[in-house]
Amino acid sequence: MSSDAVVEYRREGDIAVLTINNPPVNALSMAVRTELLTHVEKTDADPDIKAVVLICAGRTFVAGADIREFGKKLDGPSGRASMEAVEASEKPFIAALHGTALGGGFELALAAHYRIAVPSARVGLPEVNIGVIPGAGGTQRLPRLVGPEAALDMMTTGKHVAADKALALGLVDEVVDQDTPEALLEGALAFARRLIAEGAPLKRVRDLDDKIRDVDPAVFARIRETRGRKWKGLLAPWRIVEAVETACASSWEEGYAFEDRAFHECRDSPQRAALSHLFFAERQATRIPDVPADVKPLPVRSVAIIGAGTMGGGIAMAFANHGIPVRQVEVSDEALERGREIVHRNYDTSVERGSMTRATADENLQRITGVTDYADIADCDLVIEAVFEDMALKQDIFAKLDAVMKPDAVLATNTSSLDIDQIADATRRPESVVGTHFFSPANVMKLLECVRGAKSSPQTLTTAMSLAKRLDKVAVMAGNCDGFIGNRILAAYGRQADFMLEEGATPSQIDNALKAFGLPMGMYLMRDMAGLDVGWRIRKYREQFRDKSQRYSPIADRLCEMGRFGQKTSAGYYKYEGRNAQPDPEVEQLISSISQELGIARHSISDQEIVDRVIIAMVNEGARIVGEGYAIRASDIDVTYANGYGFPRYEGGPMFWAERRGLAAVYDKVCAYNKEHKDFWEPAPLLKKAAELGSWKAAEEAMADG
Ligand code: T1G
Ligand code: NAD
Repeated sequence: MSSDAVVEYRREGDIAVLTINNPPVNALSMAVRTELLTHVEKTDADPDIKAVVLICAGRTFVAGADIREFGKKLDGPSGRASMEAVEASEKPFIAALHGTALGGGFELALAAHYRIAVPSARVGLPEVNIGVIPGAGGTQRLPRLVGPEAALDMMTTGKHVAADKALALGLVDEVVDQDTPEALLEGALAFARRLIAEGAPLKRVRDLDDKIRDVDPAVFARIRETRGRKWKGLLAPWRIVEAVETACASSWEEGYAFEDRAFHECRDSPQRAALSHLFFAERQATRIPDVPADVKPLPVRSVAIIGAGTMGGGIAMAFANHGIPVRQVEVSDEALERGREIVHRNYDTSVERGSMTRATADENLQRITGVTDYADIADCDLVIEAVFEDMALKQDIFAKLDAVMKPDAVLATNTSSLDIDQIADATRRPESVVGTHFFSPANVMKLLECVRGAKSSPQTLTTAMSLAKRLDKVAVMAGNCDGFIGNRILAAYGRQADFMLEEGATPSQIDNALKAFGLPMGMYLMRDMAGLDVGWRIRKYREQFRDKSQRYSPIADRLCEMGRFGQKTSAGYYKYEGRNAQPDPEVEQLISSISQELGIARHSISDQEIVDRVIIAMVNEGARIVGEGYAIRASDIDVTYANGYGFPRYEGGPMFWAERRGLAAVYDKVCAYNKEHKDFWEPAPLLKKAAELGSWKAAEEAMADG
């Protein structure tokens, strides 16, 4: 085998073993496809070969097509060609699976005649997460093997199925006893020898049809009905349903052809580019340039959480759901009991919704205990403070933690707006202090915004960032500026929305325009849900630092002075009957009177103007944050907004949205707003540079080179 070959061929008696070796995840690159096809033709032509084992070196079986090749014109065989050759072979092909056999990797396995796996293997067709559909026969072979409903569930959720479940579903034919590469190879060879000895038939999945005939069309109507709302704005999940529908209603050839057309339609759609951007951006966000890659995270085997309120409860569940024991600390046993009721209620809701079994919920709940004495948490590896957003209270708690916690414990705060350095200075070990900003509900939201203090050590930072992988979240590193990344941008576009209220828009108009753009919820509905008093307390604290020469909208303060705190008082920007929000003429009257007071002539504002001003405010503030060094790269802004603020993933995030729209055009818009509105529209230097160079990456590199 030549040194740069990615598929190795060797013989074990009359069995050929093809080993794919293309680190890091054996992606089905052009090189792999080409060499694989060559070896299949070779084994087909060799009369001494009676069976073929397909196996991978390294940490996983093929984890999919090479996403980096999307959109590139490459000469050579398609993934389909190599899989058709495997399936058509007259020699039994046994795919031996370990790690994560995903996408094109699992399609290759489905094209094989038999599949065996190690106990820790997982299989899936998660293409929908990057905006495409399985394009190498997956939408046609999977329903033939497990039926349309299980196939639709796997492909529209992108979930990974564990080996034991895969065996039960018939996705794999055998699971070997041990979790080792040796056991897998031995198991595959033994399986092949049995097939040869028994002269077993070739099980071509494409020829199976017992599970796809006479399928009740309601199966497809039901999934469109139940999941359609979640798929708003998306292309791929709808095409997956059509492809499986076609598989059940027509021939292999027609279904296979439909899949190919739909795959290319999705691959060439802007959504795919946006979702692939996020795929790689989320992986890059884990890299902190000034933290060497060999700095290992400290172990986190036990966690303490100070405060068992809204966030404390959610954070406790996030850790407990991932097998990590948690001790909650509260001011009293009553407060602990109150906290436990919050967690209990949340688990009951998960069980009622069917997203967790009662047994699992009870198991997780067992991992959460309560204490009131700090001595009972001294040995924990990590402590996260989630008490009221009050600096003096947090400093008091960190001084106490400094006194009792073991020397190498990591001391984290869930503050959403306070200065991390001020909190750290309340201890004698500021190097162990870091921000771990979770988002509500903390057991659900994907984003973990880690905030570095001036003295946070590389190991403390790495430990905080590594929590995301443990908790199945996405981490981003933010600098210690006001509002960090997420809330600082939220303040910037919230301001523009408030100004547009004064200029002529209404809360429902703005919310509807943002929802139509793809945000899951409008700005004012979101504020009413979080509670207007939370922001009011922060604004009152900040009033002492506010630059009074800059424009300020008093609308939110006036609503709070009227006791309108949102849903909790059945009145905020909207009035509420239960959870049902209604526009309130009293609020529109208040806003008009404020416009008059400020001498602002109200005029009609288009929905497009609303979306542009809000999203471009996000982009300009994002560029300012990167330019000031409080975010490492522009794509981290996208990761933050797509995982923590509901920015539609199919738009890739605000910075990607701007790049696709044309950075020069966005820059011109900012300059126009600056001319018309002045306050807060000074173009960010990084945006100016990016407009000149045509990309954020080029601008970041230029700025780095000074
Ligand atoms: N293509 C190219 N690079 C990939 C890749 C892929 N499919 N998957 C991972 N990588 C890179 C990743 O960028 C990172 O690189 C490194 O591998 C480790 O990844 C026809 C068209 C497999 C579960 O959607 O879900 O097949 O940052 O950090 O957490 O139907 O990666 O180190 O330079 O994520 O252990 C379908 C995508 C493709 C699976 C491993 N497949 N990958 O997770 O490591 S579309 C997927 C994952 C397709 C066909 C269609 C995860 C993983 P770097 P990592 P991990
Ligand atoms: P909350 O009011 O729901 O809970 C705070 C809890 O802290 C209460 O149960 C209180 O009894 C407890 N507490 C107060 N003093 C304490 C002490 N000395 N020792 C132990 N416990 C004490 O507040 P929350 O919404 O969960 O917010 C907590 C923190 O998380 C704040 O810093 C907030 O800014 C931040 N945050 C909140 C959200 C959100 O959406 N609510 C999101 C991200 C971050």
